[in-house]
Amino acid sequence: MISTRWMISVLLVGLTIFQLTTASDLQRTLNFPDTNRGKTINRGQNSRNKVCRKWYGIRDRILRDVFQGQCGDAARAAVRLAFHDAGTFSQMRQRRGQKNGGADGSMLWDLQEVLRPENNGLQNIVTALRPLPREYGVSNADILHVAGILAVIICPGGPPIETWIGRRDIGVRNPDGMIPDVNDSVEKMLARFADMGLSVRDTMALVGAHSTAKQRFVDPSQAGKSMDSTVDIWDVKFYGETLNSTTPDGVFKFASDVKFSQHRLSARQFKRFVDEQDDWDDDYADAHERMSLLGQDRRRMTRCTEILPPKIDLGPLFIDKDGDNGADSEDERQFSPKDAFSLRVDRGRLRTVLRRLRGYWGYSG
Ligand code: HEM
Ligand SMILES: [Ca+2]
Ligand SMILES: [Ca+2]
Repeated sequence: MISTRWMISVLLVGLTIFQLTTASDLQRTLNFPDTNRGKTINRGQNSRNKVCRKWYGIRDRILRDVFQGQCGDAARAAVRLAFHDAGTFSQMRQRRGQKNGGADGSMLWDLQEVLRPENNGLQNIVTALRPLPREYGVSNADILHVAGILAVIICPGGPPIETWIGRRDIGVRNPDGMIPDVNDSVEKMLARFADMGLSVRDTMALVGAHSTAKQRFVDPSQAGKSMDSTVDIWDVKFYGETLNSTTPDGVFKFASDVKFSQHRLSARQFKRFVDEQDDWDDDYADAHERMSLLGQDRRRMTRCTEILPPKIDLGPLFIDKDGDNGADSEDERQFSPKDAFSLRVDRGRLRTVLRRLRGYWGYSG
């Protein structure tokens, strides 16, 4: 009996020492204040996967130098870039034996494609990412799509998306006229997504990326307006606000989003995400993963999701209806999906978390 207890104590002390050593092995360990307690950002020293190992450095480079550690203009643009790079894919063309690119990084080398009107506004992110493939000896397509995935998780609330490495630069000009226009009919937009291989449900999840989006070119006189009232947060406010007949200050609703929210072919799938942060996270992550692989063969690729930093959990940052802080009790710290719409995020606490994060990625601002 005594000896068993003694053995357990030795084991516990041993475990603690082990944990301390592993922690000090990490060059820097980040405990997010108030959120993601106890989680650390993996620096990759212990990664056993050769393919993934070099991507930790690329990750840090993108988060620090390209996104400046924040869910800002560059991160927004990187999400849109991932869509515009992949969105030229067509199953119909593939069946006819025509090459069509897709998630092939064409936007980083084909400047003629970047000049197409639908890609207006993506020039800065293209310029920022362009040197990286050569510098790190990886494909344009991997840089572009890893950047898109990192852009989602750097936004507070953004889910982790399965991250695959090994895309090939197909090197053919991607077909023109494939990216849906903001004034297209719902039928036309859905047909285009279906031809990419994405269902109505996938499409309704993906357009939720407009939760952290701004417009400059649809109506230049209202440049800088966002698609929901929380442009810095990856939340489901976009869905409720798009459906609502009023428009909050500073918000600009796209005709396409409003039509999706009302049309008989898409309204049901659109409304599924109102107030349902968890459902949206799952569906978005799944659809974005498939989008990031359009035209590529996943069987020849390596899964490197391990490089993602932890998600910035919104749960503890919400203020509940009584004005209490959402993090008061263990129970409340669990994110409740129905809270997403009605609860406000504690701006002060969010600012603290974000400042620490920017500092972590090398930015003190
Ligand atoms: C029918 C589908 C879609 C249409 C018609 C559409 C249209 C647009 C338009 C017109 C803009 C504003 C461009 C500007 O004026 O600066 C925009 C921005 C954006 N879109 Fe979409 N979009 C669609 C789907 C998507 C999807 C599937 C994603 C990602 C998964 C996405 C992500 C974004 C992001 C992140 C921005 C903000 C870019 C920035 O702030 O620089 N969109 N979209
Ligand atoms: Ca492409
Ligand atoms: Ca938002």
